[in-house]
Amino acid sequence: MRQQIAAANWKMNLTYQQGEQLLDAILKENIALADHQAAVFAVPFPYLMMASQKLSGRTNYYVSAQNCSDVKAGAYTGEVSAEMLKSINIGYCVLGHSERREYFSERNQSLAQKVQLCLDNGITPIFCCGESLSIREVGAQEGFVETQLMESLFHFSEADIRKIVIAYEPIWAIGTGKTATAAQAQEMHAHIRHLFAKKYNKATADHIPILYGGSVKAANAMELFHSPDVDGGLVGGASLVATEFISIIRALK
Ligand code: G2H
Repeated sequence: MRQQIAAANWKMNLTYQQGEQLLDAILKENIALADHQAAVFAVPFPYLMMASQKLSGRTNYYVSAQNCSDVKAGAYTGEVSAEMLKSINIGYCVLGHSERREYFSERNQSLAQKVQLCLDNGITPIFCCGESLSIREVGAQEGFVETQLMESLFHFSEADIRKIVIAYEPIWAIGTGKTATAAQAQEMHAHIRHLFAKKYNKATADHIPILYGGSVKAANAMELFHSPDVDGGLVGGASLVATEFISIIRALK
């Protein structure tokens, strides 16, 4: 079975102490994950070591960064490189979240560099894609997402592309309380999988986890995750509440 992932994206929320309390409350549940399941916590940079320490010794629990630099190293004040993340054993990195694309002008070509640097350092990129409301309203969402994938990912080898996780996050559903219906999510996830099959092959497309993101919560996780092409979620707001995220982990296929 394809890997199924519940990924928490804390964004720029919680103090260090609140983050510790949240992780403690979730880990207290001792949720056992099957071989094909993973729980990933994308925490702010200053909390990466703390989260790693708390998760150490737990099977299939991982820490993720929320971003990394598109250059290798050097005089780039304020940036954090993929190599730095590797040096503290961080396994995942969220890339191209719509908030970074919108507020920090991240572009597909720069994201291609970030993906490359993560792969070079053995870090799994969680590559975000997804359309805005205006694009969906004119029915152009499939072409828009295809361009995002083409410009950032489709030059990678089959071996490399198999190391990537996709998160489809329709921007109109992010933090708005408006969730895509399970049918809408399934439709786009199937399209994304079809694009990978067309560019690479069916076996590769079937291997790549495609997470859904956008107002996932305990109340809708089960329905969303049980769609055949939805392999878990990238969860913002609801990942900040222990009881919510516990239920979301438990909703994984
Ligand atoms: C989408 C999602 C997590 P939320 O950004 O990446 O956030 O669940 O708050 O919509």
